[in-house]
Amino acid sequence: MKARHCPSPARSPRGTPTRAWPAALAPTLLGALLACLPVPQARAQAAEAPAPGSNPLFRDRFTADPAPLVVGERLYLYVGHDEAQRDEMFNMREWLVYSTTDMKTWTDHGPIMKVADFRWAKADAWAAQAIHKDGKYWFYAAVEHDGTQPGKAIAVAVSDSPTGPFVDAKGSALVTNAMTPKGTHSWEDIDPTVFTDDDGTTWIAWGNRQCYIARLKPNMIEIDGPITEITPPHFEEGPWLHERDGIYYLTYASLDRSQHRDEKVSYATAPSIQGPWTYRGELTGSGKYSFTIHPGIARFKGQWYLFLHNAALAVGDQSGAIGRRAVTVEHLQYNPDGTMKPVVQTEAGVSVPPPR
Ligand code: FUB
Repeated sequence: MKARHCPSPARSPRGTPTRAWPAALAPTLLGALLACLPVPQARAQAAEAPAPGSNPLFRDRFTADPAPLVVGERLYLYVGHDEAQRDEMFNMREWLVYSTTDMKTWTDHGPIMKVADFRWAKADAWAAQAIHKDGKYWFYAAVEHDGTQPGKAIAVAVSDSPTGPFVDAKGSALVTNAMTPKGTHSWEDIDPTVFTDDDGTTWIAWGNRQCYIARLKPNMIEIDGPITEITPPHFEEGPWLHERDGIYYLTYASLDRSQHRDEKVSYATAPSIQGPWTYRGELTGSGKYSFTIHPGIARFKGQWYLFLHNAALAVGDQSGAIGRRAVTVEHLQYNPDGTMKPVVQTEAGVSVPPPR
């Protein structure tokens, strides 16, 4: 049988569309690809092709702990790379970044950093967030410190570009377990969220079971002043700070251990970054098949989005699990009083307009 020329999307670590073709190319390129398949298989694949903007966002590997950053016309999404094998709980060695201009087509920029790039850290590329300040990109991440400062710690890295390369900005941890002595366990200093207020001060909040907040010095690599505990009800981990119309939001993974097995997302609001924080209840249910869920919030091109993860993706013969998660996105909407409308994690994601 004569071979036909079948186009295959080139794979390179940087600049590669990962899951959704640009709209203008989709019909022709997909058509050409399907023409190479036996007819019944082509029909089956056409029926299964996910709509651009549907969940999960990335289907060729497991991703978790989404953290969006808007830079001009592009939204960057920083994620942890889940590589747990079999019954391993977590195996996370690096962070990845993707970007989009339309929330439908994503570009894979590859790994931006490995945990080994922090020479004082020994494992666990856990939740992270990047921000842009004074012309540089600052990346804050949870890692496991080496034996000199046992427990989880927060690292800070810097780059001239949102896609890296990022390098350790301090050469030591920004936050260590010893800096929060009232904490109850060795993994409380995780999941940094960073937020720059109108006066130019950047704040960092973080925690597991205890939630802390502190100012950063203008150099972005030192804590400025006291570390204050602000733990809201049912706080578990994954805090995310943002502001809208003068209301400050502390959104987080919550766990009411008396009621639920898996985390949900809850939030509190305040009139200022310094509080007082008022608990506003649950924002979402649990992520499908996932103990954890991790909020990341951004306003992009006039719309608000809530990034989460679940464990509903299978890649090859590997099913979703606590350490094999998949990042999702949903529309986020507000009530006139500034409270956020409950969000349901869906397969349609942002392939459909926001609910009315
Ligand atoms: O991904 C590892 C840890 O699980 C994160 O730091 C937490 O937020 C939870 O998602």
